[in-house]
Amino acid sequence: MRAALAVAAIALVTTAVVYAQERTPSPAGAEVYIISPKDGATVKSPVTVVFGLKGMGVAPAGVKFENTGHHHLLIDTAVPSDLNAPLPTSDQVKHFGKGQTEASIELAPGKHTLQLVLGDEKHTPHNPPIESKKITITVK
Ligand SMILES: [Cu+2]
Repeated sequence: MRAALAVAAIALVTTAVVYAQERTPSPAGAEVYIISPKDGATVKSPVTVVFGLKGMGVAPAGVKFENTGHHHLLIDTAVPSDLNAPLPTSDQVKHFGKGQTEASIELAPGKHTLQLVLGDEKHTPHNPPIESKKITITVK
């Protein structure tokens, strides 16, 4: 019984390592950031969000090219804890798989958080992940 558990544990660890290795590597020093709006800004909806990227290039989803990815905008949510899976698609996680570098988003009045995460051609964050600081804005 103990041996069976140990085998199961080893299998789990091995699987985790394999997944980790499958993630697309990101180059050292790469950075994603929100150019606009500024952290703490008060804005009107629709809000134009401008994406910044340093040390990597933008490529559409589905295109594998070294040191590239596409933007994902997280609205009022945190980066998923499991980075080995593709980012989900929802009202809170928007994909810009055509390689867009800005977006116009409708937001209800009140406080909102925005954060960018780069994903590879399969929408999975790089290793290490390229994610921006999370900013907070107020929509009038
Ligand atoms: Cu995506």
